[in-house]
Amino acid sequence: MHIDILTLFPPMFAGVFSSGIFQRAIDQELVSIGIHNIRDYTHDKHHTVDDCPYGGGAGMVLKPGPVFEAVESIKKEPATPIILLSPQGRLFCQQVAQELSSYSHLILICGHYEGVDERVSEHLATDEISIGDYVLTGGELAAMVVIDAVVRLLPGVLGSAESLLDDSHVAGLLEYPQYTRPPVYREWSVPEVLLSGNHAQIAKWRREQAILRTGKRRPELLEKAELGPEARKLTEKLR
Ligand code: JA5
Repeated sequence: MHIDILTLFPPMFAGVFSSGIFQRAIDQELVSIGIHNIRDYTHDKHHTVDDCPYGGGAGMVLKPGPVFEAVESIKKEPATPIILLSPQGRLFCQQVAQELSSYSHLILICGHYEGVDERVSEHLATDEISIGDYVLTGGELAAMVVIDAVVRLLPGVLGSAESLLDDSHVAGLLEYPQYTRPPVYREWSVPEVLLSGNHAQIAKWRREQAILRTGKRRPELLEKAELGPEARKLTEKLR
């Protein structure tokens, strides 16, 4: 997969892609990243990227010209998603991450200032994504969240040790509790079943724990999860 990022702040992305799993994915050529400074697509002496809002109001708005020209400088297929990160977008979730992971090329546009000229959303972006209902100073951090969630789904990026199927939200449930050594820490013991070596019992316990904690912490997720009859019985007990 190739990912092009349009931003006014390229240095913000420096650390993210040069660490751990990400660096390995880039070295293995499973993913490549292009970072484009929107300011490079201005033509005036002062490299102006923002202007005051028509109709008045506080703050500045990102001009459409440099954003359109930055996208148009990128070679792409007609189907390549052009994604604007914005609080007005559809809400990002594991299902959207899975959907995006099926493309070989993504283009992400990060806004800044008080907003982006609406013509970018209307006539350039093919998708608009929000990572949650809070305000950020720009789309960069949202783009990093989306990229992290998508790249780890690409074949070969995670080692075989890390199973994608056990992740929180993949089965519509939160993940079961995890423990490692020591077996007793400050008088707090690891649940006995995990030390038993009985793999059928362990699998059953984990499934129960996943259901119980999802019901406690995120009841709305449990409503939507596709559960078998034994799991449904367990959720009845929760009430
Ligand atoms: C703010 C000018 O999904 C959360 C987001 C907040 C936010 C995003 S995405 N973009 C911007 C922005 O501010 O461009």
